[in-house]
Amino acid sequence: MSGVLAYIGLGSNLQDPVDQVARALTALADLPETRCVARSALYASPPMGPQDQPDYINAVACLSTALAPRDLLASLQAIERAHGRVRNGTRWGPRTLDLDILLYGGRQIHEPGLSVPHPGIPERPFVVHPLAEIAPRDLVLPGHGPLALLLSRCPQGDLRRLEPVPA
Ligand code: A4P
Ligand code: MG
Repeated sequence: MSGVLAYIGLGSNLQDPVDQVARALTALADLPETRCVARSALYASPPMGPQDQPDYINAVACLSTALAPRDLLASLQAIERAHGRVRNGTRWGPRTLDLDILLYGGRQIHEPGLSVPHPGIPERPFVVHPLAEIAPRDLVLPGHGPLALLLSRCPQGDLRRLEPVPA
């Protein structure tokens, strides 16, 4: 199967976040026309945005997929729904599971409802550090430059790396 390398950001801070993210990693690997090439360890961090919510668990997965970007997004949203995700409109609010397309090959996509690379990457240690665990440092993020540059500008801060999830 020929595929594009797509990096997916996972995040959860409700209803056993470690289990939510671990199960979502399995669900990603089970998507049609897709295989999981690599996955980071889990990372814990205090919430970005409103502070009156639990800490987050985050991870990043690298998929090789033949799904087109819109089909991949729809698949991610279906997994979010299966995890009981309810969108209440609160920006940066708590969630059982958030799945974002961080990168889709070298593509830049600016469409209603789909922005790739995901615009929040550079200022989010909980994305940059797990991404750097599984992606080459010379990976270029369109519009942002090489991953090594983002990493040098994004201190780890309160982000804690947890033990890898057993395969
Ligand atoms: N959308 C556009 N581009 C993309 C993309 N590349 N990948 C659209 C996925 N979706 C994309 O999504 C809103 C819309 O974004 C979708 O309909 C899709 O068409 P959403 O998941 O409902 O919104 P969101 O992700 O909740 O956006 P919001 O509220 O800006 O949340 P963020 O930015 O994801 O932040 N703190 C820590 N430590 N760790 C976290 O993971 N996450 C958040 C949520 C807040 N604080 C956090 C964390
Ligand atoms: Mg999202």
